[in-house]
Amino acid sequence: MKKQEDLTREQSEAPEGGLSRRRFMGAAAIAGVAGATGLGSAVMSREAFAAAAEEARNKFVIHPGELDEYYGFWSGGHQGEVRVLGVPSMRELMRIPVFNVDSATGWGLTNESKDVLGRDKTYLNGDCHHPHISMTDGRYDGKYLFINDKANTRVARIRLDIMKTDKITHIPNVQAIHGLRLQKVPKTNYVFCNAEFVIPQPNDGSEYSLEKSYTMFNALDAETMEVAWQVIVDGNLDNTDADYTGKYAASTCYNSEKAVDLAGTMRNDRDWVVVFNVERIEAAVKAGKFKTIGDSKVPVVDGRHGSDLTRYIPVPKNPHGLNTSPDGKYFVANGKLSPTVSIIAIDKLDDLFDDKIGERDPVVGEPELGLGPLHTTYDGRGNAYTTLFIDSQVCKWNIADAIKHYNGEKVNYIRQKLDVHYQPGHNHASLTESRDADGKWLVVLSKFSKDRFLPVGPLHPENDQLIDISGEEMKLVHDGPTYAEPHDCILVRRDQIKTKKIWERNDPFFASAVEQAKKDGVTLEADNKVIRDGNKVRVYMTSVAPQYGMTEFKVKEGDEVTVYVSNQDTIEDVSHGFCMVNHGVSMEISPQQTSSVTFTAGKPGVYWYYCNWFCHALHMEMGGRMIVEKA
Ligand code: K7E
Ligand code: CUA
Ligand code: CA
Repeated sequence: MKKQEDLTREQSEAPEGGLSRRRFMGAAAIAGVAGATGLGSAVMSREAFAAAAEEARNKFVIHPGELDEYYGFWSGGHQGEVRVLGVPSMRELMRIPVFNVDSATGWGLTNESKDVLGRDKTYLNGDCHHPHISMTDGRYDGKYLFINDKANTRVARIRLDIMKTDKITHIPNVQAIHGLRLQKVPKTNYVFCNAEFVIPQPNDGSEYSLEKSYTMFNALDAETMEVAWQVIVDGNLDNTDADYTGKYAASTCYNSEKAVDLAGTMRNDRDWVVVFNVERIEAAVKAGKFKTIGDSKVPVVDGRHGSDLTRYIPVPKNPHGLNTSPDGKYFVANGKLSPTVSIIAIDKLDDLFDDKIGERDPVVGEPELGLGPLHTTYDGRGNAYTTLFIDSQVCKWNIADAIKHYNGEKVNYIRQKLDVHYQPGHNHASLTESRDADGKWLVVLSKFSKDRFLPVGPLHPENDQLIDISGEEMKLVHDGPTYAEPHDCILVRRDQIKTKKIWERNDPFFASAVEQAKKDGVTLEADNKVIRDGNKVRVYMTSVAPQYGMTEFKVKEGDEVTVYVSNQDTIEDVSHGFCMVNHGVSMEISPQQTSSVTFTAGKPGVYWYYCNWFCHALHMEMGGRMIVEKA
């Protein structure tokens, strides 16, 4: 057993930003725990010391067999998926394919996924940044998670009861959906999302000039996933957030210059935050004060300068993240090229829209935090945490003090700056985007890992760091390498999400299979049947570990074959797969699920199919043969 002096020395000997556990076990932490357990400050017994150290360690270590307190949903960036982590252990629990193709589950291969992606799916990639969970009255309701696709201008929805993507909408008239947030109050009726790049309207080759190019703020109906309306704006759009009244949403614009070159986008000292008046926009749409563009039927309203639907608040300079404080009082715009963030008072926006105050008057604070502020998150105790990309730090600051300072009082609003490794983009505190912000954990998504992990060639992982923010001081407790490129994550309490353990037989996710089976007179959970319909063949097959209901079926070369596999197992965790060798076919079939895949039968011969999700001691034996005869 080590004495406290030894540990303290070890800590001071650790390299700068070195082993986090040692640092965490430093004297301050131990004294804090000792105080809290009433052990007094004089001499600690060896046992008491060990117990205190153990307690401190246990705070973030989840022992084998124990469950995490939070779900974390990580965007997969240009990898195109969403990842589910347990926090604070930072263990990856699941991957949810969204815009990507996934060999294990067959996402992008199965008919069910193609129904979501579009049967004529042509994109194999996506670029998702901003995962957000649906809310009721400003609290996560655990129903859906929404995420953007910058690469191909889409928005996806994930059903959190089954953790599968169930809808994807392509947004018309715009390019590159970036910032995405949800209406918080009264509930998530709208998904708000920003299209980043300006394009001609319509973009049909009749116009190419930048002057006549615009981008739009978009609102989707969260249930139907149809685009409800679009708002043309000046400049471009980056990130966005909504307020806690349901009335306003706000977005940052870094390219008020509408430049194409880097120097041009940095010309203005101030760009702006554009505020959208949701009530007025809805009224304008209702009153028919909109146009449509090209083939799209979506109502498009004009929110450029001079419109009564929007207001433009000048803020410095190429701002990036925009984050609503959990008390509902402020939008904070992060300056990026300015060392400041701008605090916008939401209760002044009514006056701004009624032209009772000036365009900069809602800015009630502009604290200087450091170099490259990108995103801000909150602990629910009045403190904000802003990532400083260039400084490689997180800055903890106090909102009330920053406002006092802006009003001329001599107060220090900065509470702490903590080194992170390295160059952080988003950060996210537990429950920070809801009224329940609990100030326990902070995840910092560092874009560079440099020397933090074993080298793996020129392409490095990123580094998602976990920071304990429950006390006065931020403490770095965990490094987590991640693959390209989680821009953002969201933490939600584990009791706020209810997942199904097995599928329901009539789940809408595979409704088209159920419908087709009905037409064919097939009972999915019982029948094994081959139905020929011209050159289309439908193969219905059951599966119970470790057997398919059919070990052989015959088709002809060039047939369009659809295989429906229904999993009859009712035991949790017994998922089967279906892989047809040499046909590019693979899919997951979990308990009580039906999955289907359509492919063209290859050259005459014998092709084995097998189960590729390990389900039983005799899993290797679970297979069969497709006999392809000459046409
Ligand atoms: Cu990378 Cu939110 Cu797309 Cu900032 S965004 S870092
Ligand atoms: Cu069924 Cu493996
Ligand atoms: Ca700019």
